[in-house]
Amino acid sequence: MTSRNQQLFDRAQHHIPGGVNSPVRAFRSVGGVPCFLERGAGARVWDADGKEYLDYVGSWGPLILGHADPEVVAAVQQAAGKGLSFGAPTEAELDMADLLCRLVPSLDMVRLVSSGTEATMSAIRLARGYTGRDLLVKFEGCYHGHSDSLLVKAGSGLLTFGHPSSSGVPADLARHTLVLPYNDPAALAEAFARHGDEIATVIVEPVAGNMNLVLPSREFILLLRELTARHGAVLIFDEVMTGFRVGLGSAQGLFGITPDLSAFGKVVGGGMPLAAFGGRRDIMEKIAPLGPVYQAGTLSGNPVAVAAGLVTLKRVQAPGFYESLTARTRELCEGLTAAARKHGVKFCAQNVGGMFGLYFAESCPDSYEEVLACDKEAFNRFFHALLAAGHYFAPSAFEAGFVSAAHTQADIAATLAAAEAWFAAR
Ligand code: KE4
Repeated sequence: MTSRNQQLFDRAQHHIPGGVNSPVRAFRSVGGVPCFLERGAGARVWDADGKEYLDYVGSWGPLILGHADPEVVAAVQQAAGKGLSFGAPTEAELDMADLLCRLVPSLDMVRLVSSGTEATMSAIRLARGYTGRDLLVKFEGCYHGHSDSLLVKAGSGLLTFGHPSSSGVPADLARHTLVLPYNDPAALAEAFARHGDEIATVIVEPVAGNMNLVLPSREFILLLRELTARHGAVLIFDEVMTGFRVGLGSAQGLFGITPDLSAFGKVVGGGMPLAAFGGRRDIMEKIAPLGPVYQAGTLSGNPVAVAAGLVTLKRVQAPGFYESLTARTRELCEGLTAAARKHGVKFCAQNVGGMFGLYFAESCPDSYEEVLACDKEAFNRFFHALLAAGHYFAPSAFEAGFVSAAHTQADIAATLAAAEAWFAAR
């Protein structure tokens, strides 16, 4: 009997390219039929066949409180009842802007948008407008959304498809983007030595999560700040994934680095379409209508999305929130590693706050090349075995995973038991 997931996937092919509205959802990296999810509650989701899963994707990060959190849903319902969108300023947006600027010391000002792509695209245009320079620096394996200047060896989606860059991006635009190896201080120093006065901005995932999870070395992250400051380039921290995920201070708080601009998304909207970019006042004041850098959006600061975000950002401030989230995530990583080692499987895992990476390799990778050297086929077998057992990990060896505040120790133990059974049977 054909599963309902299969029936829906077959039907989806007619009117949606690849049957999905975002490439990584199509399971092409892991193979098989994607799960059409129908419902979520807390740490769990259910697919079209009624199968239950413990969810370690969480909509790729936003669902830090878990699915259908009653307080978030109630806030959304209440906001929606007063109108879905006005295209006019609302007090809720001020509350969100004030809250973001209070929680993130580097934010003097902030502009709300509807997606991480919009946030990073706008921040890059702003940095170019502020400096009057064109050259953008990004890092191999990092993904910052799908605006043209960034689709040069992006790490999420495109890496999964094995295409190092996207067609449709004009060559004479891409040449304004310099792609450097992540975690390579020498290459960074060389780039600034050669192009220092042409570099408008450097955008970085302060903890990379789109080539799987890769931590920056202290030397690399400090040099980023030093060289951009010395050469008058704008340092953009893309905290769309790390923002309020790795800690209340985000990655910039974790590392004690003050970027010039930051992009946020995912958690700040609590699952609704809300993102933001912001930073130094002297830079942000270049944004229209104050300054010459144009940026706009019909649904920017949408009051229903802001309602979800305000509840989410209130709840993550609770005492012990990140300690508990980090402890659950660490238990998952340490438990998986111990189970694999017990059965002689080359595997390791690591976490930063509530995000984690799993690798079929001896040690956790420090670079894009080391990630590529991990055993992707082993990951794919692990993915499908755990999915069949009711544990839903990211459908790609090149993605980070996420734990929510709704995951209990018993949930983590259940996942570890399923993983141990698979490691033992390999
Ligand atoms: P969105 O436009 O998808 O909201 O955000 C783009 C983006 C920007 N910066 C970082 C660091 C990101 O991780 C993302 C989006 N992340 C992917 C997951 N790796 C979203 C999932 C998808 O593309 O479907």
